[in-house]
Amino acid sequence: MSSKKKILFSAIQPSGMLTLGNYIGVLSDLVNIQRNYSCLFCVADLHAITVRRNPSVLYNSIFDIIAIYLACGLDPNRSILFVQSHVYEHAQLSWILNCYSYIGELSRMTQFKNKSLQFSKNINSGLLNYPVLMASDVLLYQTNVILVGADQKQHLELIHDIVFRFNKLYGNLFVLPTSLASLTGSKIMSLLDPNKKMSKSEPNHNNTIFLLEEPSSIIKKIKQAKTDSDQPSSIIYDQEKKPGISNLLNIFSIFSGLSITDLEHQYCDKIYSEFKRDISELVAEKLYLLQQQYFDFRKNEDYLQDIINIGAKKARLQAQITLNKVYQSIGLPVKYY
Ligand code: AQP
Repeated sequence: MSSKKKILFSAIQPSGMLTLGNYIGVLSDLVNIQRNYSCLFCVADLHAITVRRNPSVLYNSIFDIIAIYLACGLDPNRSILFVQSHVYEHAQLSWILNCYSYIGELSRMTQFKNKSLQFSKNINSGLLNYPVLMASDVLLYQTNVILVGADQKQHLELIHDIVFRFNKLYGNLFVLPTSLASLTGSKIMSLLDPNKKMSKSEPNHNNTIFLLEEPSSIIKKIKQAKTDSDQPSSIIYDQEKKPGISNLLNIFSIFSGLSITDLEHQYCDKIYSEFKRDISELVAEKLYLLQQQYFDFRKNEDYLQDIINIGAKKARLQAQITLNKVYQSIGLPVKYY
């Protein structure tokens, strides 16, 4: 990796089939991003086990995500692609940072509150400590820029608090990361409930577009997406009053490369059904192309395994440097390998 470029870190957890939210949040612009940053892309498998998972499904999801990253243009010769559990330093730093994080601040996180409701029979301490592991993921690599969706704003603020707290005690040990808002900085919302984030773990699949979904099903879901009841219908962006149309405009803008204002002009005298027909066909067509690339990579698991082996080696070299500095700062003896 070139040392001149800023360091960018991004991760996806193998917690189910990837969605349009994941795509727009982190995957849609990988080619450009790799040109401008030294990138680390991680499959966050340790994050995924905060919820009980079938082991073979989890295992396969990890390889699915590696193949999706590659299908979206991740170049393993240019960027580091690795699996979080292969780089032991993530869990080690996470323990240390847990000792510098407070239960009060962790229990205020919206994602913790939502997941505690969703998985009320298994509110384990991993769910609470999730953002601390996320802080470790990012801080281990002296990351300048985190590529996250707009839904992760609160976790980024917590990472900042941990950095300030730690640096104040021990000197400027961690770089303060900023977030690279994805193309539009949009948070993609559920199709039938546009006030709720589109998520992999959403039980009603009609709310979510999956990246590997059949084109006909994508078209059907977008056509059924909730719009607004104002008459005559108006295709204008207004997150508060028209969350459904605004969500679709966000998606349309990213897939078409047109600005939201351009789309508003283009559809100013059109009805919702025409708008939905055009966006659904565009999304289905682009995802179909992505799926063809994905299947090519996914069938060669040995190749995927080689990539993550190499990625883990490279990532560990960098992670150990930071972890050793942390050890020295807080008074733990360093182990040299
Ligand atoms: N709806 C979304 N809009 C914008 N960005 C999103 N991301 C996820 N959903 C949206 C971004 O995708 C990246 C990877 O996310 P993740 O899989 O690590 O975890 P998540 O945010 O918890 O995603 P899900 O789909 O909601 O998973 P579950 O249901 O398992 O919790 C992140 O950068 C995220 O911002």
